[in-house]
Amino acid sequence: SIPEHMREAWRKFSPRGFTTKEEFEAEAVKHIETTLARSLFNCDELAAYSGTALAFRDRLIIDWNKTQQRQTFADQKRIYYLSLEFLMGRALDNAMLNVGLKNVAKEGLADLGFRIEDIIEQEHDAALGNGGLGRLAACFLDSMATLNYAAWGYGLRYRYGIFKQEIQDGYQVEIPDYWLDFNPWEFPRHDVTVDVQFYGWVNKYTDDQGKQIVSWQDGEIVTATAYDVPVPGYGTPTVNNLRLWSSKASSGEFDFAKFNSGEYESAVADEQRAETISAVLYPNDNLERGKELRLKQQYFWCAASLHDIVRRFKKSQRKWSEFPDQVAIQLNDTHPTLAIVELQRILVDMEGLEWDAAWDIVTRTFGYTNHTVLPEALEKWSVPLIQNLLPRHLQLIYEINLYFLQSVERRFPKDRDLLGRVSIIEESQPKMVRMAFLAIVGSHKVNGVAELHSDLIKTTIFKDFVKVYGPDKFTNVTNGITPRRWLHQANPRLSELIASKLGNYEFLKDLTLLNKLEPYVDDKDFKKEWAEIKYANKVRLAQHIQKTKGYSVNPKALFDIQVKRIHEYKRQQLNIFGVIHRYMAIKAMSPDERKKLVPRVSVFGGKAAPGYWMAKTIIHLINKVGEVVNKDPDVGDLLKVVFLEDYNVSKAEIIIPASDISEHISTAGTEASGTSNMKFVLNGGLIIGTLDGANIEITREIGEQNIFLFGNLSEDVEDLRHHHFYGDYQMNPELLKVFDFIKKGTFGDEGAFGALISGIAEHGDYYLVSDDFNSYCQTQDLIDEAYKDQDSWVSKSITSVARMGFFTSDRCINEYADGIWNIEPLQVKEENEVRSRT
Ligand code: GPW
Repeated sequence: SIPEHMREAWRKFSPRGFTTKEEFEAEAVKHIETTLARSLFNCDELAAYSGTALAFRDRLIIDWNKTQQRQTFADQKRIYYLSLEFLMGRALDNAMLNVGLKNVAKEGLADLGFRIEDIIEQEHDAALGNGGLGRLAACFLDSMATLNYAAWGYGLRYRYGIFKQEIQDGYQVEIPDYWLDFNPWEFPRHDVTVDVQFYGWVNKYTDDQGKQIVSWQDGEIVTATAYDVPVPGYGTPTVNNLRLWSSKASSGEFDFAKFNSGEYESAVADEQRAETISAVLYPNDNLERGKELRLKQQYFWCAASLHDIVRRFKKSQRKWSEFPDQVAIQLNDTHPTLAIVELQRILVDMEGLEWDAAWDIVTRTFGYTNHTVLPEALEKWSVPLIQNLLPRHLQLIYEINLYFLQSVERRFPKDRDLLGRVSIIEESQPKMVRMAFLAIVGSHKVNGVAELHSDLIKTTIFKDFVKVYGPDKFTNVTNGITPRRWLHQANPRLSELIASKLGNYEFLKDLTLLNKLEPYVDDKDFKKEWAEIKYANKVRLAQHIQKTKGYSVNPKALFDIQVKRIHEYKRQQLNIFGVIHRYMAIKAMSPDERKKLVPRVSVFGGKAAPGYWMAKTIIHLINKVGEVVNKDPDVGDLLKVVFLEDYNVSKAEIIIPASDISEHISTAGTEASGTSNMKFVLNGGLIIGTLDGANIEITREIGEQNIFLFGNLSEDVEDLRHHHFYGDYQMNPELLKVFDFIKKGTFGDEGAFGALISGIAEHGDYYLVSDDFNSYCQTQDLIDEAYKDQDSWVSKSITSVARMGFFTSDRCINEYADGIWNIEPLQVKEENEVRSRT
């Protein structure tokens, strides 16, 4: 660094960042005219967005630099959150709100001739994730920064995020999402690289001093380059770092011999093969496919991250035994499990530590979060695949397994079966590595993401590990959401109304303060404003529907919304069958009966994994039902069925605040937590749901009278499934009528829906659609009745919001910090009040 006596110039000229409208305008115009080489004569909204984003990006990086310096000097423990997915959405609005300068930007942009809403709209979502798991990681980053934890996210910089969804003839079509054309939010660090090895072979020998040396050699090298994304906290100068790795052929590897001898094409092909590693996000949610490229992604990212972390630790010159006091690594599901093996490899093969000492460091460092009990989502990698790609890691896995099984055998000498059941290696053909088991063995804590889920993993998939380790290794951290994005940003009017009653915006940092709203539950004026805001949000969604779908829906109707990944376990099919049932009922009614009905808009949205044929069939059915129902003159406004294309984070911000009812109707015991349930309730929507995931805890917090529950309980699911196959099983007769209606060709070619129907009617109805159908429809009728009493409906809405404090991701992060990471926040002295709370 620069010697002390020469630092004056630096201090004098180091930028401080804008705070006033004029300063903002100067920054934005400077960027538009120089960085972008545009002028006031050709500045469109995209250029204005770019200039604004660059101005805020500069603003963030000043605090980012200071935060990183502060954290380095403090020399305390850091959290590293390893996730293959970060579903960040847009950054500009969030940055403006978190640094408290949205009003400044709004007025500045108005001076320059733009509306801030139009400018925000220009940004492309950063969609580096599939669904709940990726968005949870993004909420956690927001909370860790807001709470001043020294925390880094580590992920992959995919060139293509989750695909864009279009609907053509009712079918989903996938369009690649190339999002990096212009991304002002990342800083390439061409000086921060890690060489990552694949393939090759393992050479074991004894050196001159008689020491065993293990060397992994002759592999193929791919270089990881860091791209840093600043993560601003709300109302604090802390700006944390999200480090995303991008793959490139290593410069040493680019074959100049080939190149010079005229094999130019093949040299370039090698280069492209390396770049393929970080090219595309796998679009599967709750499903693993065992593809080699996916395993390459996982190792590439784990190795780069671990070497980066170790490099940082080594600068502190501490003893290795202190590593777990400086480093906590959280594994977001099993995708980063190879990080466990890689750290053991670094310590034993590269740093020369004894096995046991190294393994003690490893297990004290890692924590593992499980997000599913669905068998098809539990990762297993074939032994031959790992053997070929990562020969040394396979040896280490076998060794880890050997020591683990030996310890189990010592403790349970008579239980031979137990050894087979807990073995990290499944003795199948081919043999498979069970990644969840490896993650458990290599971590000091394992957590589920909602109470029911954490209980289920202890009694089902990880039961034997509770026997081996005792129950204390397993814990629960119920998921949460950031109120900054999911209330303040998505629903600014509601946030403002709440602030007007509570006196300030402190509730955004301490969400339990929302309970101070309870006294207003019967306040007439407050209720009126509350209802008006909901209505305005519905109008906003209706406009979005008009713009994207080309037809109008009545904002006075009950908005019933189900937006999430399309999956049989989430049961969008139950919802659409219910809609068809309603349609049939309307058709059978007299005009007088119809007048008593509550008009309804059923909104669906969500992507299906490209290879998930049944999920695509469900999308197709929803669209075909919409085509028929929406133009049926018997129905008119009473029922509209809308499939919103390309559901993503920025659309969620429009959709969620507009719901009266949202659907969280997974088969009990299948949805680990769900997080959109929390987002909807926090925005004043009520929910219809099963006793699954976090719905159970939401009910406990807000009260049974404020939620519409239905369906079978998790503890009964197994028996019911058994009964389908071995009992005298009867389908629900109302559902059969729905099936007949479809089979008549009401919604086009009935053959298109054959498998969907027969899966339920003939092949065991694994997700219990028929068992829950009656209870579902009855509960929908209760909802219609309840909606007629708007006064009591609004009271339910307010009460629920007032009691949602528990579900902030700030609470989650504090629980992880206390119970798993053993880390305290870093005190920030110059904690400056947010300047203007906009
Ligand atoms: F299968 N989740 C997800 F566990 O969005 F890995 N994608 C996934 O691939 C998995 C889980 C995985 C979700 C859960 O389905 C949801 O219930 C939970 O709220 C969310 O992860 C965050 O914990």
